[in-house]
Amino acid sequence: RRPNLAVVGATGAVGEVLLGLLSLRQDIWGEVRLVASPRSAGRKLVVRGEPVEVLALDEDAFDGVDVALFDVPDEVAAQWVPIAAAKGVVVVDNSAAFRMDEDVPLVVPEVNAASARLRPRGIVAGPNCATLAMIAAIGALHAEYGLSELVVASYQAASGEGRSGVDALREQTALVAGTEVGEQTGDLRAVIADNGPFAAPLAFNAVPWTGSLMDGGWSSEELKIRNESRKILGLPALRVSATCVRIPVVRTHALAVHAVFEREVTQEHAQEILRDAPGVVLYDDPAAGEFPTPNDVVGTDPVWVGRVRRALDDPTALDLFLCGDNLRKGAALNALQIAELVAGELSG
Ligand code: 11C
Repeated sequence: RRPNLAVVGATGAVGEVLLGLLSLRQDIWGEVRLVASPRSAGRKLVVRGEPVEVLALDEDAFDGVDVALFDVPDEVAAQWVPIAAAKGVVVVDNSAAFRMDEDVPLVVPEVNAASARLRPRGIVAGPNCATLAMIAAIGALHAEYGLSELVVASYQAASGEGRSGVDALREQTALVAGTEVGEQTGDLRAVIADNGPFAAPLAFNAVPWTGSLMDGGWSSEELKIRNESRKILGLPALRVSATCVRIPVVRTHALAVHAVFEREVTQEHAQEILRDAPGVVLYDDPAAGEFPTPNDVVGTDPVWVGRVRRALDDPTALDLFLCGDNLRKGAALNALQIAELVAGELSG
């Protein structure tokens, strides 16, 4: 029989993309059950061309389910993922709640698909969308050159904060559009009284803060990029420094990466590796104006990479610019790819 799938968090921004993907990808599922908070229960959403009623999250929602995809806040995942797993459901969790648990594999199928098979807690985690914007490309380069260090600056979209982030960016943009705001010190803060989920006004601005404050002035997002990259690549001592910045883009995270390797690199060979890497598109011809921008990448599956250069002062280092749709490969698609791997195991 075909495995049954539950989508928990079906009404969120990632849930919406997930339902779209379920309609597009090969249909391997029996029932697709939609689950969300009680406030959304009873709504009908279209999956695979059919309206499906959203159920409230409770224990019974997992009866008869083989695989559950969770895209909910960390604290909701921390409570409900173990309940689903205890019922024998294989859970693919997109939150940060279990990513660093040593009994939970952290999986990006293009890089470490095999580790999804070892899941002592019945849970497989997917990484943060910022890590996902680079890791398939970095993994391919690591396989060839041996990675020793990453220095990352992110340019992250408002939808990393879900629907409330997009709403806030649109409201702020409406307030400043057509005005001369932005020409005087502090004038954005005077016009935009409500920053929404951002640490400062985002419209017409760049905000060097995503996530929560951790020791030493680091943000949780910056530590996620470090810890998750180490775990996915199997490099527990990898040197990683990240600075995460929110920019006024609706969807798709971008990263500027300085990657240092054990062996010498060349621009042409690195481009060849990236051209052949699964889940990666090389789009790199600045003479023709070709490099990825977040908006060009929205709604696409792969991670796009351009501006590939050998560092001028280090023959073992590359500088790259990467874009990945934060709601698609950054969340929904990666989780669904993992769920498809698990489904293949269960049915075969
Ligand atoms: C953001 N990356 O852009 C975050 C959202 O750990 O999965 C996703 C947080 C996570 O704000």
